[in-house]
Amino acid sequence: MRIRLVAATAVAAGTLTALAAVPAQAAEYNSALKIRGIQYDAPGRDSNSCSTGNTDEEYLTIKNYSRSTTVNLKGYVVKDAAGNKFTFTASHTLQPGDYVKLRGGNGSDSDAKNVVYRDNCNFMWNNDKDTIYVYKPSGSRADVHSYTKSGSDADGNGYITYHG
Ligand SMILES: [Ca+2]
Ligand SMILES: [Ca+2]
Repeated sequence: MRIRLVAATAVAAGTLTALAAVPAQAAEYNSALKIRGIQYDAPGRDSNSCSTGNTDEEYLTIKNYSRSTTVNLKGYVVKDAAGNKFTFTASHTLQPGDYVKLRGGNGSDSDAKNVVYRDNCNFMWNNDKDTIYVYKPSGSRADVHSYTKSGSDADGNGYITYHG
């Protein structure tokens, strides 16, 4: 019995340490749309050339976790820690369970292919650390997550899963 108590205390202490290291991840908002994950570091060597670069391999995936509510992305806003901002200006419907990949670079936005391009060839998400903010059209916060390459990406593949 005494051994079990010690183990439970150790687990609790570890949880508290993790929350303290990344306080933004503790926040949960009343929102159907949340961040499924992010490829914050595009595979290969970063190049922001619009013609030959790999900015389109850097993407943020936003998913509709509601079981019943369909959400239009129009008016939703994504920001990073530095204040760089992207607004979904066109209608793009997310049914329950549906998702969209917000990719860098230029391309054809497609509801069927679950993709929207930022139409900007510069990288948005820092490779060392950053914070991802998602806002509803009303301006209230839908989701936020902070990451560091060393602390959030154990396998080092440039991708981090949040709500899965
Ligand atoms: Ca990046
Ligand atoms: Ca990873």
